[in-house]
Amino acid sequence: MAQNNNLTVPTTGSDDKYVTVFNDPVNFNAKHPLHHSWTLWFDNPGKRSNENTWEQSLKELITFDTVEDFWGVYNNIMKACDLSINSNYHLFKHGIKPMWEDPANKHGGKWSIQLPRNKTITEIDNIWLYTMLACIGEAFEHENEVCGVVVSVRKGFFRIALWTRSSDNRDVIMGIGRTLKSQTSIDGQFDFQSHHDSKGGAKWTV
Ligand code: MGP
Repeated sequence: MAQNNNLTVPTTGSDDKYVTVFNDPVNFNAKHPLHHSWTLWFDNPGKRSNENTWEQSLKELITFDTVEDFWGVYNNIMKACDLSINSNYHLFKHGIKPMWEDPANKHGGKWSIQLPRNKTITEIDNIWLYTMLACIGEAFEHENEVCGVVVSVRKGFFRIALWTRSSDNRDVIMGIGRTLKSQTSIDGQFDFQSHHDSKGGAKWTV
C-alpha cells in the first residue's frame, strides 16, 4: 500500500514497476509508457513529385510515447479513409524518417497489401488501426526489425505497408508478414519487396 494525498491506495505490489491510475488517484491521469516513441508523418506529394522533390512534402506531425497519447492523436486526426487521394500517413519509430534513404530503412523492405475501395470504409480504418496497434504494442517476435507502417490513399485502393529494417533473412521477414496478417485479420495476400528492387515482383508472399 502507498500513501498519496491522504488516501491509502493499493499498488501493484512490485514497487511501482507498472504505472496505473493508483499512482495518481486524484487526477486519474496516469499514462502507460510504450516501449518506443513513435512519430506520425503525413505527405501528399501530388502527381508531379519525383524522388528528388518527394521529401519536401513530408510533414512531421507529432511524437508520442504512451498508450494514452496514441489515442489522443488517433482520435483527433482525420481518419485514413477521409484523406485526399495521394495522401500517406507514416507511423515510424522516433528517429527513423519514413524514407528509403534513412539508415534504418536502406537495407530493408516492406510488406504491403492493396485494399480495393469497395471494402467498407470502417474496415479500412480498422485495418490501419490494427496495423498501428500491432506496431506500438510490439506484437512482432523480431520487434527490432520493424521500422514503421504506412497507409496510402490512392485512386482505386488503399495500401497498408510495414517497413522492415532488413530484407534478407527469409524466416525473420516471413514471421513478421504472418504476424501482420493475423493481427490485421486481412483475408488477402501481402507481398514483400526490398526497397532497392521495388520495381521487381514480390520477393515473398504471405
Ligand atoms: P509511393 O507512394 O511509395 O508509390 O511512391 P505509389 O503509390 O505506387 O506511387 P507511384 O507513383 O510510384 O505509382 C511514389 C513516388 O514518391 C516514388 O516514385 C518516388 O518518386 C517518391 N518516393 C516515395 N518514397 C517512399 C520515397 C522515398 O522513401 N524516398 C524518395 N527519395 N522518394 C520517395
